[in-house]
Amino acid sequence: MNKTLSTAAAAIALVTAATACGGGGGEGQGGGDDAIVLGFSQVGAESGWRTANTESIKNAAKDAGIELKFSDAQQQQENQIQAIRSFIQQGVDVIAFSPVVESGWDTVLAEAKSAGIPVVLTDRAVETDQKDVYETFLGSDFVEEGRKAGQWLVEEYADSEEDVNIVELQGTTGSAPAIDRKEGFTEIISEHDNFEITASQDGDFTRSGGQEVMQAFLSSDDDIDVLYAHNDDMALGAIESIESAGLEPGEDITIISIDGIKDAFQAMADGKINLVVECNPLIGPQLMDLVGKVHAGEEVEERITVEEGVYTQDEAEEELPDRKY
Ligand code: GYE
Repeated sequence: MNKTLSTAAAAIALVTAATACGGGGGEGQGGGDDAIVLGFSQVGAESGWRTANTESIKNAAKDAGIELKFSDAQQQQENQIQAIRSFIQQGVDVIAFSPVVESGWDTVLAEAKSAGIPVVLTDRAVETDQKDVYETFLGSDFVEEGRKAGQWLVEEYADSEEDVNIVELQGTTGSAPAIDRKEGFTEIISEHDNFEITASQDGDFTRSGGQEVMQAFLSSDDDIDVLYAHNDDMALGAIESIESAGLEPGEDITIISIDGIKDAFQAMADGKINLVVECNPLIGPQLMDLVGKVHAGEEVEERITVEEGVYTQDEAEEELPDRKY
């Protein structure tokens, strides 16, 4: 190979490598020369909700002509902090992320601010005393979701004075949805003396987590009336343990979960889940709209919530073909 050719080959190899690893921040995708570059740090791939959310974000970026640098944190905060630092180093136009837990973001958010890169929070909130470290937060009202779950349960058992023993499968410890879904639910049931959460543990929002923790609940307690799962995947994992224990999910144990993924609607149609509180992951288009506005220096609202419903077994079969995630 002559010198010119080998230099050209080396240059091509370099470009290919840079594209393949997105310059170190994750996979690069989409956009033209003057496209907005968005660095996005996702929580992980822990649930059906998350998979749908990731797909929605990737598709929406493509449709909006935004160059997306996507990074998966595998549910570890340190990975997210690293990804955000790498986005800052690369000088992306906007950073968006869905924080795995609520606290511990002050330093990295201050770093983004001093680099002059606007930050958009999506799906989950952060706990911070600092002012103006992010532009806006787009996501569901998790406290309200917990309240909806509690309200349905209280009405369902309205004619009974008997004790209602509830076990709770919590989402990732320290995450906004786990904290808020517990808070909203507890607020409602604590107005009634006969409702009690007898056991509550972290199932990390995964099927295997739900299955394992439910198995432990069942082996130490034979008087469980209700399972409140902070997401569908944990409820679906728990159903396996309930069935293995020779019990009928949805009959012997009333099951409430949150998200509304297709598999949970199927389980509802099969009589195995009693109530699903919807949490919509398809927020990619709204996110890209906000990213565009923030990049253009337009004013955006500090908090944008997502509209969501509540579904029972009667509605499950009819709704199933229309479920988008
Ligand atoms: O409910 C759960 C996922 O933050 C709303 O995270 C999200 C939650 C969702 O793992 O399934």
